[in-house]
Amino acid sequence: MKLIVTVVQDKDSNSLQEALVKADFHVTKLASTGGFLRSGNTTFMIGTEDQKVDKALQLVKDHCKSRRQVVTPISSVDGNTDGYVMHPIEVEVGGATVFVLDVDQFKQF
Ligand code: 2BA
Repeated sequence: MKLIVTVVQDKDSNSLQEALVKADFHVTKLASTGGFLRSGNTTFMIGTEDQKVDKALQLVKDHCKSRRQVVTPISSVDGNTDGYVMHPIEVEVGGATVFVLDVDQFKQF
């Protein structure tokens, strides 16, 4: 068994959720925050049999688009921007960031 953990953009999360459930995957959806942009994204946990991993990854690919986003990073530790000159930068976010992990044990009580 594998655990797929995937970080996707909020905009893609509903269509991906629907597609996964329709294809009979069991899914947990978590609200998450990107460390760099400090904006909301969505993390899915999908526990599935080894032979269904490719199907899940294909659905993630099909439903998650990459987008360019302009951000102004705040570089001071405490978020105090006094005296800082902040330059907007453009970053390409997602599609999806995917981790596939081996599951040691799966139990439901
Ligand atoms: P964020 O950390 O908010 O990152 C958003 C986008 O900003 C990233 O897109 C990347 O293009 C850029 N970026 C991130 N860190 C950067 C840095 N130190 N310098 C310059 N640009 C940087 P993605 O790579 O597609 O990542 C989208 C989201 O996926 C991330 O949001 C984060 O929540 C998650 N993620 C990506 N890689 C990860 C990893 N290795 N471990 C855990 N989460 C990850």
